[in-house]
Amino acid sequence: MQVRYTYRILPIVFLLCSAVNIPLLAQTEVNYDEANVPDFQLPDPKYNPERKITIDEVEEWEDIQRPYLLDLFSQQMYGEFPDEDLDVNFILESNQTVFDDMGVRKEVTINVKSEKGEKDISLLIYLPNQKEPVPIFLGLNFYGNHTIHSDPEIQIHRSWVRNNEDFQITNNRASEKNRGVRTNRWPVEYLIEQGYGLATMYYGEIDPDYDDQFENGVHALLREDIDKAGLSSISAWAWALSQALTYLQQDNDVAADKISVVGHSRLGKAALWAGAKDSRFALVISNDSGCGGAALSRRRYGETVARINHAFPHWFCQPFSAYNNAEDELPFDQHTLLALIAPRPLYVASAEEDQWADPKGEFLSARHASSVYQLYGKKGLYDAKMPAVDQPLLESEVGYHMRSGGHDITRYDWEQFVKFANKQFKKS
Ligand code: GTR
Repeated sequence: MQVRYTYRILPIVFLLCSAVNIPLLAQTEVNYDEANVPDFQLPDPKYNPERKITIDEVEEWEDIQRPYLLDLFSQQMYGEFPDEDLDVNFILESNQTVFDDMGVRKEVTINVKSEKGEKDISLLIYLPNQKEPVPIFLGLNFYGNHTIHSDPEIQIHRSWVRNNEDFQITNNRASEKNRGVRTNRWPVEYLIEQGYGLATMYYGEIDPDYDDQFENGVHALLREDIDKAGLSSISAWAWALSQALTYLQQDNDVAADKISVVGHSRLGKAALWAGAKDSRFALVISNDSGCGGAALSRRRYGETVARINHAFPHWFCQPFSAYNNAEDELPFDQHTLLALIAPRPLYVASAEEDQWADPKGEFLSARHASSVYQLYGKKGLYDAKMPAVDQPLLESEVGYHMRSGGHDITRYDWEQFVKFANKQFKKS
């Protein structure tokens, strides 16, 4: 009853708002009702409007369509990688056995230099203590490398960090008090037992997560006359993932062809963009990445393009704001981003109570990406139905689950990622 009433008065509210110029966003409620999802048509990732052709061969996909779509995403949504004129070097700072000799911890400085200065990003790596090169998961963390484990040797970063009472983070500075506060999200010992390594960097060391007009982080190293409208924090974070990948591929303890990129929430958006851009990533995992990540924008369910651009203007490049409340104008949708990962394995994870991230939109996006997996003779999820809660789809190159519970990355999520990676990497 109440929903229908809201529905009827909504157009009147819209008219009044535009008459007195009140931003509509403040007035509209978030849609969590499937009945209010509009009809929409998804663009076909294989259709090229410039050439007016639909791609139906792998070679054309790789030579024409994939580069075309990557450019389109760079120009319209994620912005450019901030890589021009940056010189990147790796310094192995430490390499020690840990956990009663079960594991190895390394810390590597990624030094980034330009004519304007330099900046260090710390890459923390845990590996099983074994002779053969191991597969590894690489992902960014929200508060600092020292928060992911109570290991007393992990260096504490000196970058800006979001204050958090629960984690005793004050004055935007990390400290000893926050060591190990995020161990629940990073099951290091479990991964080591499963034969996997884990590598992580603090995202704020790459680009602090607030709107500063791209003055700090790696953006401070870019040339003065760079067009800032084409920059974004998500691209900076994704770019750093690619740099870490370059290091990991050179590390003899890591299996260079089994490096997975993983990310939760905004860092899931960055993981997807990194995985789409850089085909050296063998496997890509999105966890609750939602709007601007795995979820279809055209559904306007939970977080929308307008909301995300208002709340986080620095995440995407400026042209993306043209699609606020105009999702149907987008030349792609998020299934197109996922399709750029084909034929490499892709896993999309949602959480039942995380409706803000639109679990159904995340699933549909993975399913619709499958048309490109099919080009490669792979099934993907093209005929799959949305599975029940806690019933993961692990059989094809595109995996999916909707975990019970809320917005988080949990042990359950990691267990599915390991099972999926085991299948893809033919590991038992
Ligand atoms: C929210 C944002 C989401 C998601 C999340 C997170 O505030 O609206 O898109 O990225 O933050 O990163 O935790």
